[in-house]
Amino acid sequence: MPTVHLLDTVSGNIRSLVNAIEAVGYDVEWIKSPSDLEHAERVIFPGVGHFGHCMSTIAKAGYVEPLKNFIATGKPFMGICVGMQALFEGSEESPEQAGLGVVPGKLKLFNSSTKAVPHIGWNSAATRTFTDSSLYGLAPHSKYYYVHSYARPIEELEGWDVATAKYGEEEFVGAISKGNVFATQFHPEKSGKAGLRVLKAFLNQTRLSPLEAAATKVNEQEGIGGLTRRVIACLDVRTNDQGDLVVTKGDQYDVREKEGAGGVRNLGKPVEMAKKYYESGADEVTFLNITSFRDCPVKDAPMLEILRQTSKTVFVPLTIGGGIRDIVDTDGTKVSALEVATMYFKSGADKVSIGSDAVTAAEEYYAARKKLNGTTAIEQISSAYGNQAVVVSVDPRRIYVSSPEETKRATIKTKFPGPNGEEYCWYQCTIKGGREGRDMSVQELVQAVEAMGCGEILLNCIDKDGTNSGFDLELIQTVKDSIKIPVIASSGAGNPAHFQEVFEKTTTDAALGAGMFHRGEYTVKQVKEYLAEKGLLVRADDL
Ligand code: 1PR
Repeated sequence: MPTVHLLDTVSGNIRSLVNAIEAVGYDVEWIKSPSDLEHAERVIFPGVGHFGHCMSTIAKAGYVEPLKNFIATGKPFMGICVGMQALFEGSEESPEQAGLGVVPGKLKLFNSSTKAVPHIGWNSAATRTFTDSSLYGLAPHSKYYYVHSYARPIEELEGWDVATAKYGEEEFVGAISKGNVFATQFHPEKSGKAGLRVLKAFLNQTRLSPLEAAATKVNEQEGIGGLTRRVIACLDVRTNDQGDLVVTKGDQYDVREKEGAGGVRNLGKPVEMAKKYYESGADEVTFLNITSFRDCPVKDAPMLEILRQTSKTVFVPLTIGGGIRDIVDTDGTKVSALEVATMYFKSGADKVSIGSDAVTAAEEYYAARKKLNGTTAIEQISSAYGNQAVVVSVDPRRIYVSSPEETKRATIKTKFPGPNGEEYCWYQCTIKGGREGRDMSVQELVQAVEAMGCGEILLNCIDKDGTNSGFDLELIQTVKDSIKIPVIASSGAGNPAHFQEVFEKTTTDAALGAGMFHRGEYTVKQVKEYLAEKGLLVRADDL
């Protein structure tokens, strides 16, 4: 097989890119020193995380001139995400750090007063300009997976072919190309079939004919659609009483069968089910390890193998939660949360999700009068991998009160009174899968973790989990109003109309379902078709 050279100076989920490159028929070789670039035939420079960290790492390792020299040879060069950003002159993210300066202009932070930042999800890369038909078949109606906070506005890019995306009121560079250089702000390796197609076209250097190129150009009247509504499938995974790793699903977090011997509900095998959801159009797949497999060495954790297997066939973002915290290994060695997260990223995860440990960290944050100490799992993982890689999974429960004066926590007036007619409630944070309630409201928790560098909230709701009665809209809007980072609504989805409802009645950024998919009541595809019929923008994977 022909070879692609990969420059891996920035840590992150490189495994998915390797899997995607192999899936389109190429072998990967690693660039281990700047001199390796002299013999490379085609180079991909991927990157996640922080612009300044990425640039200073490649500068220190002596890659700046060799990279520019490689680009000057005219051989195919592709930058992905921060690997694209590095091609510009600089970024507001690290004003003191120069970029490679191959493309003019600087990256700017998205305006978070009008929308959630980071920009996470599926958006367009619609071609606007052509000089040499070289945008490798990016299709205006296809959607690609983005995750970033800084972007290059589209002005003044003369001489470059540009494909753009729109986030709220801002239009920015989604992909750019000139001669042998091609770069995407989105992750082709996480963009389903549409992403694999682009990667393949680049590696094969398949240029479009002028006629084909014209067909891919955005119709100015139609415009470009912007960010889609994300539909996520979630798999709660644990060992059952026979010791097998199974996908399970609770009712209000109780995963045991109500009848018979009361065993753990077994709804299927994790890797197979993830593949099925990917093929049905899931925009992301989340695994929650709901028991911690405490007796096994960390490096053998079964979830690592599940991720390795899944990332070979599932080319959308993968999140893994459960047990992301500082731990003591079976041989007594201390393993930091950052090291645990690193193992997951290396095995194919794009994001880690932190539950109980985030609540403890938030308690310490308030006890220290909102002073960050730099040592929490959230801070350490987000500073190494970027805040887009850190999700906090919240497990709140409703606590009803007759009046706001009854508690010092912030209450809401609810449309759904409590068992004794109480008209107010607050949402209490819990740990250990809902087994232990803490004296902290969900608003306090999400604000604390946002300050620590969490990039997204996975918002469960114990009262709604497994009920098929729809999402807790009051909870979701309360959380959305408290923070700027994106929120994934979870718990209670029972049919496609529930997804429509949560997208129309709240400002949630994504919605997640579990039981209704596992029990085969509806497919992800049916949910997305329903949303599309109702006029909501969704991604179709076959475009
Ligand atoms: O505390 O960092 O080890 O993380 C543990 C993780 O496991 C947390 O994310 C926590 O939410 C999750 N978890 C722990 N126990 C359970 C349980 O069910 N007994 N599952 C559990 C949480 C909720 C969602 C579910 C949605 C949608 N499950 O994952 O998928 O509620 O369900 P539905 O659509 O069927 O209503 P740590």
